[in-house]
Amino acid sequence: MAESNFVDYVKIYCRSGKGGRGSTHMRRAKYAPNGGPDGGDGGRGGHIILRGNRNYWTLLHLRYDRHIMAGHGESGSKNRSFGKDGADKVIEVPCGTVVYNAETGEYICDVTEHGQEVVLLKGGRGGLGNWHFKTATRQAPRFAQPGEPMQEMTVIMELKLLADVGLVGFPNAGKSTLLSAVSSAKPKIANYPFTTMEPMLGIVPYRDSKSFVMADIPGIIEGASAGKGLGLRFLRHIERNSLLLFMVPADSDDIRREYDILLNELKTFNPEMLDKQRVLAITKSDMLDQELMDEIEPMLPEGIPHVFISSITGLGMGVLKDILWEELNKESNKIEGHIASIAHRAKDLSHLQQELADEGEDEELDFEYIDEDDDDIEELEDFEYEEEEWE
Ligand SMILES: Nc1nc2c(ncn2[C@@H]2O[C@H](COP(=O)(O)OP(=O)(O)OP(=O)(O)O)[C@@H](O)[C@H]2O)c(=O)[nH]1
Ligand SMILES: [Mg+2]
Repeated sequence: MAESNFVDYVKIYCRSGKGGRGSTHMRRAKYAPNGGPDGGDGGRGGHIILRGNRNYWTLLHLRYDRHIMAGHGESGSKNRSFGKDGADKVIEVPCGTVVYNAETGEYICDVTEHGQEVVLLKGGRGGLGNWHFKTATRQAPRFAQPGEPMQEMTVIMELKLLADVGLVGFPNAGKSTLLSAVSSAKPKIANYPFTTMEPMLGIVPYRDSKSFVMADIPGIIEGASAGKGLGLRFLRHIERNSLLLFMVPADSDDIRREYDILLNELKTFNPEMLDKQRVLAITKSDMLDQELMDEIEPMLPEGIPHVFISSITGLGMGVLKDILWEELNKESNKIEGHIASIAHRAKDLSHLQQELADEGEDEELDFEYIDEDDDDIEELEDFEYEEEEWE
């Protein structure tokens, strides 16, 4: 996948800024030789912030910048001057980005909306200057608070596209042809398996200028959960879809069996996939006549709506859109402004290293930090501050 522009998995190292230390300055002026402590507070270290941006569709831009570091807070100085806060670092991510700790596999956060900001790593608070520590019995404190340390973490960012309807089918089932028929998306279509190598979204216009989003993903085959074909890595892009449209071609030897295989692969990937609403489309139905349809009908799985379609002749397109719209708007499944909720599971540690290797993201990213300015002032080294002394 390395040469592809569709990047949906990256590992990056992030570090917030440390807080600036408080100053230990003593005021000395011509007529006030013992003016007392006037050391100002250190500035806050910069945060690492994630921000959802709908103009990004992949994580490609993060491939070029693997170490993201916020600025450190500056130290306080005389005259009770505050040190400058360190610069925050904002990472723009596409909506639908999920973040995990790359070492523990733990789920960290999820950015789903445009403009949504999440503080991934907090910058350290600045230390208090010495004038805060002046008391009746301690007129000239020659110490101040050190800044809070920085935080660092190597994270995995994974993109899970946000669409309403996900297309599920064997290779060659006609998924991309359907997307091109109902939306203005222009996916590659050809009469061989695995034509589609990366997911694509299309906006499907519906009546009264309503619309919904459809996601075409690469085909799934039996054993995909064990890595066959393109495996199941692309299933993450339909993990959030509230509705799955299963597509089985009319000329399949056994429509029912094909449907069961797809269902089983999905379940192996994530059992929660089976909680989603399902619709079955029998594709390429231009090859059938009414008699054949009547023959197939009783063999179809019970309990889910089905429709015979042909993306080429347009057969069943209106009915299909009606069904999809109706299912999407069911009480349990409201489309308006909603994002299908999924519980983000932590990554399985025993597979994490393999997963990183599969994605080509297993390179070490640790970053040696050399602290240039922790030189002087001994008192700072052993300063023990009490928690309540922080503002
Ligand atoms: N007769 C007929 N052929 C169709 C129809 N829909 C798709 N096809 C053909 O089926 C073949 C596969 O179509 P695609 O849309 O590329 O299939 P896909 O499911 O996206 O396949 P992958 O991307 O490989 O998973 C193409 O040759 C299409 O022209 C249809 O409604 N009727
Ligand atoms: Mg395709």
